[in-house]
Amino acid sequence: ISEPKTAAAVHSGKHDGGQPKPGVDQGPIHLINAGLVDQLKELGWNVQFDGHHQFEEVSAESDPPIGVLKNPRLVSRVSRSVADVVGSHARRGELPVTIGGDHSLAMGTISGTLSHHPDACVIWIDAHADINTVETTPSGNIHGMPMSFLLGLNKTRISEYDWVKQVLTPDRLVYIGLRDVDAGEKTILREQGIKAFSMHEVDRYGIGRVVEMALDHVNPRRDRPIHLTFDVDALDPSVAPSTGTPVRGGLTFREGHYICEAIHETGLLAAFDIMEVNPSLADAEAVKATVAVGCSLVRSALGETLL
Ligand code: B3U
Ligand code: MN
Ligand code: MN
Repeated sequence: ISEPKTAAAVHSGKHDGGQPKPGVDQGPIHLINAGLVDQLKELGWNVQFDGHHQFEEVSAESDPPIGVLKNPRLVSRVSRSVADVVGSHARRGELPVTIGGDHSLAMGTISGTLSHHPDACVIWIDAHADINTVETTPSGNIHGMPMSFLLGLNKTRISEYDWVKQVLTPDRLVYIGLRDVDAGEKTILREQGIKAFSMHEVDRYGIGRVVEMALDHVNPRRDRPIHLTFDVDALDPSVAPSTGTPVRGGLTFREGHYICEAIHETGLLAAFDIMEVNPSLADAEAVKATVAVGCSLVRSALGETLL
């Protein structure tokens, strides 16, 4: 698979509906204002920036909970629009880069990727597994649930989410960085046989071997397109403090970048997401550091090298 010549910077719009803390919808504006588009152009990409998508407004009054799910219609509709945007960029042979926004958007980005590459695999970098079902979610926050919809794990049908096609299979998903996984999620990972490298495995094997083992699992012949979705809370809070649910004991600056560099090196990257930068959490200096690390992760995934 040859490298696409065009990167599409796709913004998530005002999306914070998958979780309760205001501000995460402003993350993309900060990354773009920090110069991300020009940085990618300097790497040789022909960048098409779509602008900050304005999605359909769904008022809180018209979006009461469905069961325990909070903002269910808003999250569904925004994700569905993002799926269309990512899918159409992919069909044009472009590399969709989605800047979140909360991680419920990955329902959209991954759906979009799979609409063009049904055989794609997903590498999910996060402190959390985001695989709670309607039955297991402790919070009702949909950013903790996108994987359950993508894999069709919900026993309770929520018709609003019928558009999410179950194309992905559990053997084509792998996690790196986990350290805050709910009991119900642990059961799901075990029952579905989903491969996960927690921080324990990162400590034991080192990030180099972990990425190799992750690729061997989801992409044994190195022929599947890769969707890399990166929640900044995978990084240690000392590296990326401005995020809604920081968990100590995370990836170092280099470990995070190594993952992006190694996936770039495969030549198989089909889509990249950077999610959960919340510039209204933590002080100005912390926000600046988090935005900067967000930009540099995108650059690494798109081929920036150290030498
Ligand atoms: N697992 C918890 C907490 C959580 C998930 N993702 C984030 N936090 N960022 C939940 O609410 O599902
Ligand atoms: Mn996440
Ligand atoms: Mn997370």
